[in-house]
Amino acid sequence: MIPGGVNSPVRAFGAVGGEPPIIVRGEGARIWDADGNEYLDYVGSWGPLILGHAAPQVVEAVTTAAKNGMSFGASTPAEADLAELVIAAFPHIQKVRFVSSGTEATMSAIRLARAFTKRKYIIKFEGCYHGHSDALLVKAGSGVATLGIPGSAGVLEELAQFTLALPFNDVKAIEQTFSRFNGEIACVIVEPVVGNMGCVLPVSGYMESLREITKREGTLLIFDEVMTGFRVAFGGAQEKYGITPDLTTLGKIIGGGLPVGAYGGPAEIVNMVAPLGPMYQAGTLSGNPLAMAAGTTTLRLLREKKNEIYPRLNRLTQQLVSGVLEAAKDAGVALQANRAGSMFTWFFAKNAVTDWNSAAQCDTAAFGRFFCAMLDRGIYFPPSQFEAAFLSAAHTEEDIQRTIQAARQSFPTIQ
Ligand code: HOZ
Repeated sequence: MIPGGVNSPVRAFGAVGGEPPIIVRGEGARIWDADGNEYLDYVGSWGPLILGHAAPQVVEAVTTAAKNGMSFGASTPAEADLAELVIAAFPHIQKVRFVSSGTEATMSAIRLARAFTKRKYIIKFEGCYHGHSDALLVKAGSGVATLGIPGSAGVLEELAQFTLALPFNDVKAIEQTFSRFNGEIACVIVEPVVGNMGCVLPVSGYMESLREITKREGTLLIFDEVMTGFRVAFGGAQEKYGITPDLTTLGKIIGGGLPVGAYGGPAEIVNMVAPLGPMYQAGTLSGNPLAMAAGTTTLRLLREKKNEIYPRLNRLTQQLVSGVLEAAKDAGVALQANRAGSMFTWFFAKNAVTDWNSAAQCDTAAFGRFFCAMLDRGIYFPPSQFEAAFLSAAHTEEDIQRTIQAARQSFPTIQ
């Protein structure tokens, strides 16, 4: 009834084999399938669930909001609550527009950048994924990379021709492109820590160079922090690296598990958005009160306990990554790990993974075997080499030790 049995391709087990479990319940760091199997979850709904599944305060906030009405298609105080939290955490954002997904957020930010600069071209990076709008499905990561689809059927060449896809972590490629398309590039959009070719970090100085070059060229720098916002630090990758972009897109954690996206920046740019300005963007369920309540409660809890939650997430993820690396080494398996805070990926490779080319060279068959061996032991990772895994505040030291132990048992079986 549903194509591939999934409502988003990354959920299918195409890259790892077998049928995905049908999930019926989640609590804390655990999920259960329809057959009654329990899994320790490192997907966290692909990033939003930093507090774990069904966090009681979030459930209560959503329940209370629902009793007052599910949707009005009108302004509500709940939108202002979430806007205030986002603006306080991301100081360059003076105005923010809420939408219903990360795809909508990035698509709208691109339109806004084109409206503001009156330029046509955009730069994105190979292996970065910014949702599934036409202009951004060029050399994209995530499910597109997993399925080996070069672009997407149905995207007109005429629409993709203004998207320039460059290698990540390569300043020279940026400089060359700017001299070739002098004065024509509206924006550079980047996941400041990439999550969608697996987790890949910027090399030292790369973000600074992106900022410097885009400023010099009058091009807007868009940080796609859908995955990294409130994840790698409370104030996202821009706080972690101390770089201020021109526009930021958000999603995932800001919805606390319900569908929310957002884009924002200085008033001078965001005032271009209708009804204030000529750039049109709209949505029946934008700012939905249930989603705003889930997001507001999540961000408030994170803000209250940020000095406790983020260092703990950092420590536990570090423990997990080094324990699994050690187990791989002992089993003679070539494994690399990239990590930023509580997002991470293991790559089955001999050399460091720093861009799409190095990610694409990984042994995806070994990844598949490892994934299945871990799943058999009740550990649920993202079913693709080209995705990030996440820890939540609900994971415990015991969970980490259990996962390392499962990896230790799995590695010898996958060679
Ligand atoms: N951004 C998510 C992880 N790559 C994608 C989730 C999805 O496509 O369903």
